Order: sequence, then C-alpha cells, then structure tokens
Amino acid sequence: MMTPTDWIPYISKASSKEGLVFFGATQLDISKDGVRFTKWLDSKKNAGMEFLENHVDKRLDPRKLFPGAVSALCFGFPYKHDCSQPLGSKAAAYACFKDYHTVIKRKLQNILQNGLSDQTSLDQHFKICVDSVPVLERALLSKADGFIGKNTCFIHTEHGSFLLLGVVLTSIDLQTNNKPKLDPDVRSDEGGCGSCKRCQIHCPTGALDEAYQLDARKCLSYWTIEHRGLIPKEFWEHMDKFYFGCDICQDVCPYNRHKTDYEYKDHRKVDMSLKQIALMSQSQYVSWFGGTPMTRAKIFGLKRNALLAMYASCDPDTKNVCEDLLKSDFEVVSGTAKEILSCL
Ligand code: B12
Ligand code: SF4
Ligand code: SF4
Repeated sequence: MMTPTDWIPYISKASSKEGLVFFGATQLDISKDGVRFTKWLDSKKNAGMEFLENHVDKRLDPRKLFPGAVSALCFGFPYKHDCSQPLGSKAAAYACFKDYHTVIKRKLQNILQNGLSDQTSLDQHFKICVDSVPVLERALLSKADGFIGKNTCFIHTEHGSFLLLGVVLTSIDLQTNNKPKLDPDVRSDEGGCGSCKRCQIHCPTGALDEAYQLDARKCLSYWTIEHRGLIPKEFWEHMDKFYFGCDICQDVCPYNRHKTDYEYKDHRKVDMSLKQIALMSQSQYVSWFGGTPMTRAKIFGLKRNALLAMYASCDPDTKNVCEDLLKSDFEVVSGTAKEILSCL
C-alpha cells in the first residue's frame, strides 16, 4: 500500500481526472460545528426531518461512525447551474442530473480502489459518505477548504457553491493545507461573506433571517423535497415555477458569478410543463424522473408541487387541472387540488 505522503498527490491527480474540482484532507475535530448542530436541533429548525435527530453522536464525532478514522478526505463535484427549462417549469439545478449519490460514490470507489494496488479491502481503510450517511459534510469540507456561507452552503472561493460534496473517512493520517487566504478587510476568520447579506435578503420566505442558520420550517427546498403532506398556504405564493427544491440563495451569491464550462454527460433536461408534471402517469414519472434526485419527493410530491407552482405562477390551466386531480388516488394531490380551488 502507498505511504501517506504518496496518497495525497495520487488522490489529487486521480480526483481531477474523475471531474472532481478539488480535494482536501483534514483531521476530524468538528466540535464547534457539533455545538451549532445541536443548537439548531434544539431550536426545532430541522422541521419534520426526524432522521437528523438520529445518530447525533456519530454526526458530532465521525470516529464513532468509522472506528479508527483519523482523517477526512473531502471532494466537490460541480454541476451546471443554468438549468432553465424550455417549458417554464423550474427545478433545483442539482436535481436535473443523474442521482449524485451513485455518481460520486462510484468515482470515489474507483479512485481509492486503484490506489490500493494490493488486495487490501477498501472497507478496511475507507468509509465513503455521500449525503445519506450521518456526517456533517459541510463542517468537514470547510475545515479542508473554502468556508460555510450565511446561506449555510459550503462555498469554495474559486468554484462557488454549486457543488455536490463527498467525504471519505479514513484510518490513514492525511492532511492538506488548502485553506484559502481570506482578505481580512472583507472576510472574517470563520466565513468569507464579510458584510454581504444577499442570500438573506433574497430568500423569499425568511428562512435565512438568522445568518448561518437555515430554518427548514420556512425553506421551500424542505417543503417541496422532504415534506410529504399538504404545503401550508403561506408558502404557495413564493413557489414561482419551482416544482422541486429552490436555488435562490445560491443564484444570488457573488461567489457563483463565475461561468463554468465543465462537461455534464449525465445532465438531463426536463422539458415538461408544470401541467404535464401535475397530470403525469406512473410510467411517465419513471421515464422523466427515474434515476434523478427528484424521486426523493415521490410521484405524489412532484404532482403536488407542480399544482402549487401552476397556482403561484397564475397558469391559466390551473383550474382545469385541479378539477381533474380532485379524483387523484393520492390524497395529498386531491387535497392540494381542493385547497387551490377554494382559493380561486
Ligand atoms: C438535511 C439537508 C437539507 C435540508 C436542511 C439544509 C440545512 N441547511 O441544514 C434541506 C432539505 C432544506 C436541504 C436543502 C438543500 N440542500 Co441539502 N442536505 C441536507 C443534509 C442531508 C444534512 C445537512 C445537515 O446536517 N443540516 C443541519 C445543519 C445545522 O448543518 P449544516 O447544514 O452542515 O450547517 C452548518 C452551518 O450552519 C454551521 N454554522 C452554524 N452557525 C454558524 C456560524 C458560523 C459563523 C459558521 C461559519 C457556520 C455556522 O454549522 C452547521 C453544522 O456544521 C446534507 C448532507 C450531509 N450529510 O451533510 C445535504 C446538503 C447540505 N444539501 C445539499 C444541497 C445541494 C442542498 C440544496 C442546494 C438543494 C436545493 N437546491 O434545493 C438546498 C440548499 C439549501 C441551503 N441553503 O442549505 C448539499 C450542499 C452542497 C454545498 N455546496 O453546501 C449537501 C452537502 C449534500 C451533498 N452531499 O452534496 N438540505
Ligand atoms: S433554498 Fe430557497 S427558501 Fe430555502 S433558504 Fe434558500 S432561498 Fe430560502
Ligand atoms: S450571498 Fe453573500 S452572504 Fe450569502 S452566502 Fe453568498 S457571500 Fe455569503
């Protein structure tokens, strides 16, 4: 097996070949973020995401998740953020892409397995974590590179925040020194936002009123992706044409002004109108959204969201489509249609 000094240049080279735009390695002490995380849970800002209340000990100390771990390898995978859709429906840009859990995991497996030229098993030294594992990814990433912005996203000073993150816990002691040099006049020690508040000002629902603390109870991304029941009326008017997720607090961030020219072979354009999504059949759902992160909302969540986005964007077909969907087999869809009709 390679020595620790050989691993760093090897992973750097191999990860850029795989299309990952940066690589950093850091130690595992995230106690400061742990305190912030528990404070966030205590104030109920996780809304209905009860899964975040599980395995808190592991989130606060990655060594409890992977005994023997001493370092975290951190990676960022860029995606296209101009995701405009010809028929006017809008979805968060990351979701118009083949499911990143699988894509990033496979890339990381390739890199690491090729580095272990002997028969040593990958699982002996590495634990790959992409999104669904109880790890505070942004906290680890911000120790290795970049910083956490007031919109709570991990921001890389060169590549912005339209990045999906991957973390690998490892028993090999590795560390890089990529932390950006922050200009003390515009940036504090902890973050690179300085006096900017654009994300806080532009968030339509006030979910970022407290900087660095997203209140999921007010976040459109939470309501349209994670919530399974009816969406409270106070959020309807803010949905614009979004039927999945929300990118506003990233779109307005100055760190995302740069133009990217990466290649996205797995990018999928969703050319359906809101009306088509609201009325789609099971087989259309599978062919349009199968294999993308949008399946997280399930067919009934996407239909519910599309109906509300039609209402929010004053689509002239809203009434007819709602009348059709009063008979939907999905309670949340018929319920949403009924509520909208009572408001028209
Ligand atoms: C639950 C979840 C959500 C929830 C809650 C989001 C949230 N901000 O907590 C919802 C559904 C709303 C959501 C939305 C989105 N998500 Co999400 N989500 C997650 C998940 C699974 C867990 C996040 C978590 O633990 N939240 C709890 C909070 C407290 O922790 P945190 O976000 O890390 O926040 C830290 C800071 O707030 C910091 N902090 C607190 N106070 C202070 C003060 C200062 C001064 C500083 C510096 C820091 C600081 O401490 C916290 C702990 O480290 C992660 C994957 C993972 N395992 O980490 C993906 C993840 C965060 N999501 C991701 C994405 C892409 C999104 C969306 C962009 C999708 C979309 N377009 O709709 C939005 C972005 C909304 C936003 N502004 O955050 C990416 C983020 C990539 C990035 N560049 O940051 C992740 C990392 C998935 C991945 N592997 O790529 N998400
Ligand atoms: S994702 Fe949208 S609703 Fe949520 S905090 Fe960002 S701007 Fe606000
Ligand atoms: S918009 Fe401004 S305040 Fe918000 S994350 Fe970006 S730099 Fe920070």
